[in-house]
Amino acid sequence: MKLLLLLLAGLLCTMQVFADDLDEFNLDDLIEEDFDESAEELLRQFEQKNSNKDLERENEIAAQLAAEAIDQQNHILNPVVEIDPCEKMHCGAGRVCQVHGTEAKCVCIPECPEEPEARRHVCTNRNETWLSDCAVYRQRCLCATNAPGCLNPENSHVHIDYYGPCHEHKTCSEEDMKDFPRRMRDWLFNVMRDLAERDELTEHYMQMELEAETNMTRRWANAAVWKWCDLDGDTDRSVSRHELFPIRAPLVSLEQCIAPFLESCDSNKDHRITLIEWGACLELDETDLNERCDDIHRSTPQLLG
Ligand SMILES: [Ca+2]
Ligand SMILES: [Ca+2]
Repeated sequence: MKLLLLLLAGLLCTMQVFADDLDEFNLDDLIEEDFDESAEELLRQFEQKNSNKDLERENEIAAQLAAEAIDQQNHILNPVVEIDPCEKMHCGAGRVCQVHGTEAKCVCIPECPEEPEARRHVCTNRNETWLSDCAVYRQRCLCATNAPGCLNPENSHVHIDYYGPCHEHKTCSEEDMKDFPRRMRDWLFNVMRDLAERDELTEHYMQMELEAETNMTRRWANAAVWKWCDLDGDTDRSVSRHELFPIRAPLVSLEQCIAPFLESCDSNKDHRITLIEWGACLELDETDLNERCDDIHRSTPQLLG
């Protein structure tokens, strides 16, 4: 438009030059006729040019869109699937998968999340408290691969014993040990009574429990006999080290005297505890102990000791 006005102004100036000499010439007609024609022509040219440019631009965009559409279609028809080499890799505890070039490799986890809570801490079989299970597994990995950060080569076999910080390893004092048989007798009687209340004893042991409730002299002896029979899983009338496990395992971390106590029960050190040995370490009178086990061998007479 600007250009058009300029052209108009230019033309007007030229007209003015001749106007004085051409008195008979009708300026208005000239402007109206000639100018209109040239302007329209120019306008047409401009329009043409612009529309050509638009068309070029449109074609360009259309070509671009078409190319993109083809790319997309090719991608759908022939998708380039990017496989994560770590996707199907299962690394053990304390390890993570890392991609090296095109290969996936399990490496020791670089860092473990911090565990401020003590209950998340763990005690290892080496009786060491670690901040988390992850930290233990990481340590095991570092030692197994001889990596820097391994604090002790033996840690390549370290495992978690229990959750929470390691319990203080108290030793059973002489005084505690002296009192232990009494505590053990009470505990055995209470366990037997609990089971009777929950109706979890056989009829035979129910009778023994009832007797223990009503006869003070039979109280501890019956509880001791019941537990000894209960521990003797293979009913060979002696309790082996292995058969002691159910009484030892739950108490060993809580009760520092249980291990030395059970050790002391096997007075002849043959790794088996007879009913007489059991009664003796519970400080019970031998005459109160009757082998009254409720099992299939009940009918077969068994000798004590
Ligand atoms: Ca046995
Ligand atoms: Ca023995």
